[in-house]
Amino acid sequence: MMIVGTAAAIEVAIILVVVLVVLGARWWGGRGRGVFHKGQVHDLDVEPQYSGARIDGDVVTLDFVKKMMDDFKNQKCIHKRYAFQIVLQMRDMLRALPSLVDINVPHGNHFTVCGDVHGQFYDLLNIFELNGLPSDENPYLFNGDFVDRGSFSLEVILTLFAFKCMSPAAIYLARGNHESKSMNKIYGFEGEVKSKLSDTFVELFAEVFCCLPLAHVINEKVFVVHGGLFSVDGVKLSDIRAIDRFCEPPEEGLMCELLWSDPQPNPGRGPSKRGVGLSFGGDVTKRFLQENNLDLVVRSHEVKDEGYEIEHDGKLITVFSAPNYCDQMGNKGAFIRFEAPDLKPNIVTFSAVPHPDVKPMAYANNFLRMFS
Ligand SMILES: [Mn+2]
Repeated sequence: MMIVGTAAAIEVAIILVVVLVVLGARWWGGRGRGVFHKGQVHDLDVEPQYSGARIDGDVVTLDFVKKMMDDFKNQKCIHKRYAFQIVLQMRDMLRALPSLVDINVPHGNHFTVCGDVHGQFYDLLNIFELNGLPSDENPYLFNGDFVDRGSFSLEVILTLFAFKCMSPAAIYLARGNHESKSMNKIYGFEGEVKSKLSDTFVELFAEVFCCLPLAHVINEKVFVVHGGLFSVDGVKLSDIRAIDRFCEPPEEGLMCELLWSDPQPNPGRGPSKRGVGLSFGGDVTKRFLQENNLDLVVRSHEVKDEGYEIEHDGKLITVFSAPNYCDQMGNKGAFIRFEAPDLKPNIVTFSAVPHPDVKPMAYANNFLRMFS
């Protein structure tokens, strides 16, 4: 009787160990792939009555992106299955990029840099009307702050992501301070994603935002970053390349400063008006350019009346692409077109276009905003 009991106990223990090992492996495997994986795409069936844009197989085509933008324009949402497919494909693509991306614009070609879009989807469509759709021959860099504030942030981010899926050389995307969990919780993107897709997508977007590169260099001459420069001198491009960026933005250090800093008219450095990052003078900009053999800093992050501002003796340009920001600032938007090889910045400004009657911050958490 005693022996039988012991044998049964051992058997139960073995079964328990096997079950735990299997569960542990699944948990570990799930973590290795991130929160989501491709197999889940097929769990999302598309109902026959769905009339929106469809991705055929795995390939995002220009026709699909055009149809999706048209649906968005008419305030139709994309099926969760395709949103899922776009965001997963984007995660895999962005993960493989370095923290600082080098862009080569061949002789005779041009390249367009846009600043903050902040969920103003109809103004994004207007940029494409004015300057053409992204393609290998008409490439763009969107310099962060794609989402939050404007109430069409999901439409903006899925459009930018879909173009990158279509062709990685047609569009480059940099992280802004609003591509973060804490900002999205307060300024509307989280609420918008929950309302238009689901809670699961909030986590998925947060994960993909952590994969966005932090800065770009065009033809080894033009340094492009969302916020600005650093609290210390002597930072080299190799230091930026070496940043382990796969995290929520820290509260200090190089990554924080790239996403949050602003220029100031006075030389030297000062405290940030935002309480995060710092403000830096023209001498800081010039030393950084000299030490890295660069010509120009392009950054975004601040609304400007004319959509842009040239500071620091022409060595720093701010570009902001959300006209009449939050439906109340009355500012113009701008983008910069560079022609290779001289890379002289040609600035184009534009005014806001009408959008459906959904106010900015319609999905924002007003309770959390009181404490921010
Ligand atoms: Mn910003």
